[in-house]
This record gives sequence, structure tokens and C-alpha cells, in this order.
Amino acid sequence: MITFYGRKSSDNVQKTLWMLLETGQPHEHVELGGKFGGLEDPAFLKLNPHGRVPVLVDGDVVVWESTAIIRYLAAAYSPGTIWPEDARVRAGVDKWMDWAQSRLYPEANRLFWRLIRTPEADQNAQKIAAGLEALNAHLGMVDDQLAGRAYLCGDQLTMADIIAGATLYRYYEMPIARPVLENVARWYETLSQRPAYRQAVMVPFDELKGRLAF
Ligand SMILES: N[C@@H](CCC(=O)N[C@@H](CS)C(=O)NCC(=O)O)C(=O)O
Repeated sequence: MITFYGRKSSDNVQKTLWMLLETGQPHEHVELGGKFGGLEDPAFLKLNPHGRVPVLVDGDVVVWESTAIIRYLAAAYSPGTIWPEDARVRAGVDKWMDWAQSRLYPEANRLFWRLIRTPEADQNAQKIAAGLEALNAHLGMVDDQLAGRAYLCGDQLTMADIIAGATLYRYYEMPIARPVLENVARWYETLSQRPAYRQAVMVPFDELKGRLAF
């Protein structure tokens, strides 16, 4: 039985939980972190010495770091689809996955902190505008990649969609100017049809507004 730790309001938890739900594996979800606390408990620190969520425990396997969890779940429970077994195909997925985690997600996350988590009185309009421009430029590349494809790397959901697609709910819910990105909009619509995406990612973020604490 899998035990999954992490508060539903965390974006790193959301993408990981989305992956877990896609596998259909039975699991127990324990909300930790943020208003739930518990990250400094000795028992939790034994699982993840960094005191961060998400963490996944599957029997004697303990995994932390959201991308490591996604790779583990994809390899263990979705071989051939979300985890392509052909190394050449997987390399194509891996590069978009790692780019999404190292470039797209940080830009989306930075904008979210500047615009949503920072109290209005402390917001910096110039930094918000610069961040939005950078994020829109990244999404422009995603739009190009999605031309003629249902998903980022072809006609099936892969790990790359999980990491990159998890940024879209907040992107479309934030009060920002969005350029016309037809392929990204179509892809978001496709992802929104997936029950796992709706449950894990499309989570209102009101409780995070103006809140810098965690
Ligand atoms: N690089 C780590 C980041 C983990 C992380 O910073 N998690 C945040 C939530 S997004 C956390 O545990 N924050 C403390 C809290 O929620 O109380 C990952 O991808 O899993």
C-alpha cells in the first residue's frame, strides 16, 4: 500500500498526486506541511531529512523530490505509456520533462509568488511584468511543440505533460494578460477532461493569497 504525504495546496504535491492518481494505485494521502505542519516531526524527518513534501512511501521504497516520485510511479505503474520504455522515445520525454521542471515551473512559481502570495501592498509591478513576459515566452515554446500533437510528446500523456501541464491551472486562474496560445489552450482543455488532473491540480488557491509564511 502506498502512503503519500503532502498538502493539496502545494504545486509540487499537486503534480505528484496527479501522477499517482493516473496510476490508479490504492493509496493513503496524509496532508502535511503548511497549515498541517508535521514536517519537523522526527518520524517524518526519517522519511525525508529535508523536511519537505511531497514524499511517497511504497512498501520499503521511500521517495522524495517531486520529479523522482513521478519517475518512480511512471516506471513502476505506467510502463509503456506515461513512462516510454524505448530509451530513444523516453529521451524525448525526459528532455521536455527536465526543461519543464528546471525552466517553465520556476518561472510559473515565481510569478505566482510575486502576484498571489505577496500581499498587494508589497507587490512589485515591474517584477510581475518581467516574470509574466518570461513565462509567456516559455509557454510560446510549448505552444510550438504542441502543434499537431495532442500531448507534449505525441498522442499520449507522458511524464512531460505531468510536469509542464501542472503549471496551467494557476496560469489560467491568475489575473494576468495571456497571449493567444491556441495549442496550449487546447492541451489545457484536454488535461482538464482527466479526472486525476481535476482532482489533483485544479485546486483553488485562495488560502495562499497574500501568504508568504510557507
Ligand atoms: N524540490 C522539491 C521541493 C519541495 C518543497 O519545497 N516543497 C514545499 C511545498 S511546494 C514544502 O515542503 N514547503 C513547506 C511546507 O509546505 O510547509 C520537490 O520538487 O519536491
